[in-house]
Amino acid sequence: MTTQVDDYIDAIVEDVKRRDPDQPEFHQAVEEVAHSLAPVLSQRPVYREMRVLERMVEPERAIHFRVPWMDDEGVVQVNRGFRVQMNGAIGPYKGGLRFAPSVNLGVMKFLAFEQVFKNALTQLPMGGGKGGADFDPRGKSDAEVMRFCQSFMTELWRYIGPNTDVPAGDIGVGAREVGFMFGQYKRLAAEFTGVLTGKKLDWGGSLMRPEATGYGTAYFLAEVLATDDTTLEGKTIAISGYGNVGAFFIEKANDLGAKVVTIGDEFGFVHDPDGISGDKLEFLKPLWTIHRRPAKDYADEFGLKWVEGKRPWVVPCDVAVPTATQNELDGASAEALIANGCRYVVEAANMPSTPEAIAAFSAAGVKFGPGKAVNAGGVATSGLEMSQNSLRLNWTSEEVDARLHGIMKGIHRTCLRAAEEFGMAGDYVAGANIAGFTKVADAMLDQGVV
Ligand code: 2IT
Repeated sequence: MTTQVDDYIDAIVEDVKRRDPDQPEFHQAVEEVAHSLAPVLSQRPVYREMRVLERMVEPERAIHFRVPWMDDEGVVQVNRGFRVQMNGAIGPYKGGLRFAPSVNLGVMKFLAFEQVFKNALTQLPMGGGKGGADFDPRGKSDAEVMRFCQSFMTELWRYIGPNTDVPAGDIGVGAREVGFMFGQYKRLAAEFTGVLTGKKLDWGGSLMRPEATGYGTAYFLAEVLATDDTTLEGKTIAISGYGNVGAFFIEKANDLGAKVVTIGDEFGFVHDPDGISGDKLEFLKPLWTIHRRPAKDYADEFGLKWVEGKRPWVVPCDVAVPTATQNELDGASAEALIANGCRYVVEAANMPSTPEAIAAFSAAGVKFGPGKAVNAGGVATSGLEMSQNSLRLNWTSEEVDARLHGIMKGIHRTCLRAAEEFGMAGDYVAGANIAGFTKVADAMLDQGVV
């Protein structure tokens, strides 16, 4: 039976690769999920009979469009825009927009695929989508960013809406970009609606949305540590990215008594053994999110050594939290972390660990939380922003934070329960994939062949 299911899964993965050979990130995301579903596909043959997984790997819709805009020198620039509406079985499509040079259709599909499972884990009614553009926000003026965002939304607006598809931020898209896109949508639709999340507080945003992904990661980590009867108190933590997610993770980790000792980017990293806190954290917070400046500025500002061309995974730590981007932590980095005493890894970014890294952690007994569970606090709080928009009310930060904390504890519990039920106790990867899959799959079965 198991071999038969394994063959069935292999055939689906092969088909995904054959159809879109140039989408390696999407293959990677599908492969990880598909293989961990073997026990559930084996126990519940109806999912195979009704071709649920085959349908889930095909976006319901993928929009690909031209984004022309004029830079400050009067030169016309052309970027590519995307929105992948992956799965709408349990609610309107929901997921961020990423502006980064590495964006292409395969990257969008991997992110949208991950988002389907992540959103299901939050237990809020949100389908999965993702979008963005191959636009590099570094070194652009506010006026250039505005013109780009307006051009992007002039095309996207007809495909989205508060009950259809609700985008938000991701890498390179923060409150500024959400503001410009919201303004353009409002003008085109002639309606004030909650069509984007991550809005500023005064025009429909939610308290705690900026903090949510980082705080949620710390809450999830606390739950993982609690399974070993320990806490964040006194732990040394290595992280990578220093954007919205990294900065607010540091803030909450500090509150809970831990010390975060690294940040970095694709050019290198800085080791701050005393920990990033106080004035140093205040300097760091706007460094990427507002100024779009390199991580080296932090080293220069505080007289610390900048390590060129390396990732932070070579420093001794108890916990590693990749907070930047896909495949930033490879097999060799995982081995280095393990050799240096790292016992816990939780992914605040989307798919930051390569399959080799995950295998190394598993072999060494390192507890590993996958991004779709760990970083779900961001989209969960977007879901809470949608609720508040519908109610036309604002909740207090205490109220939003309490809900976020409850959701993160719930996701942790759900992952462990699903893993246990299907014979893979303690495996957060299997638990997250199985729990997210069954929720969406059951809704798809109820709704017929659509
Ligand atoms: O990867 C993610 O979950 C996000 N970028 C947040 C998506 C959202 O809709 O808040």
